[in-house]
Amino acid sequence: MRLTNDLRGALKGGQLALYFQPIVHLRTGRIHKAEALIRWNHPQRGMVSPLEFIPLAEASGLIIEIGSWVLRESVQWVRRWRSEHHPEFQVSVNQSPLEFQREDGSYQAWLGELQALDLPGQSVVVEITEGLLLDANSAVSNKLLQLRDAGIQVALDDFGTGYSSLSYLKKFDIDYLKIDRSFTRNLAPESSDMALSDAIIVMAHKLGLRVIAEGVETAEQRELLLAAGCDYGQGYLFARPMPADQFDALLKAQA
Ligand code: G
Ligand code: G
Ligand code: MN
Ligand code: NA
Repeated sequence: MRLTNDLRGALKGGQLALYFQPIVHLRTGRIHKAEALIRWNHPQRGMVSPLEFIPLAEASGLIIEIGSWVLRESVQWVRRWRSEHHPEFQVSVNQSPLEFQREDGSYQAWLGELQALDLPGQSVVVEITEGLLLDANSAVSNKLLQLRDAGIQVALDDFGTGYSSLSYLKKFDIDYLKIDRSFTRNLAPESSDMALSDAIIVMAHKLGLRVIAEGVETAEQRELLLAAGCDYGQGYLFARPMPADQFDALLKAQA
């Protein structure tokens, strides 16, 4: 397929870029982490969404190369942000279910990248979706154990949108829950989304997980989340995803 061929060229031709969006510690307002979000600037089509090209990358096997490119870029930047901004800064990278389950996408290579830069596994968080844990096969369990052994942390992305069978929260070692932005959007005192968010936060904390609310767009949403005990927020209220050098400047400005 045409776009798949273009994607092969994009990897080599420098058309891929990694954007970063701040993850803010709600109580202090400080940026503790960044989510890495891939962008493809296609020479004719302009920006192509990852929602469109990640499936092509999976079907063609290019996802492996793209995934290692994302990690290599991420660790270069996280090294800088750990040394210049905060020693515990983390970069969070997304992995789609197919990508996560592939045998050839081993975390040994990741660990090598981290070790080469003298970075601990805790520099990186991997974002996966709950669907993956729902029908977890041995490939998924093994991957999670590999991550754990490497010290790499795990976040459950889009939490609350799938079949939130909560039993997997005790079965697997998860570090962060990311409350999906469909809950954040309609947050208001006494609303059902407020009740659900409250419950998710209480439960997560009792299980030893930290909570990141996605899609925070208004100061009211931030205040309600903070009052509910939510640990972190991410969304347009703080900043949109931006090129790495801009993110770097943003960190310097808040220092
Ligand atoms: O930033 P944006 O809304 O365009 O992201 C769209 C989707 O693409 C999100 O679901 C996000 O998780 C996914 N995505 C972004 N970057 C990556 C990446 O590096 N790898 C994978 N597998 N998915 C990504
Ligand atoms: O699926 P995942 O949660 O990884 O995707 C994150 C997506 O959410 C990215 O595409 C990012 O651009 C988008 N996003 C980040 N902050 C906001 C926000 O405040 N509002 C909305 N509508 N989208 C957001
Ligand atoms: Mn994500
Ligand atoms: Na999400």
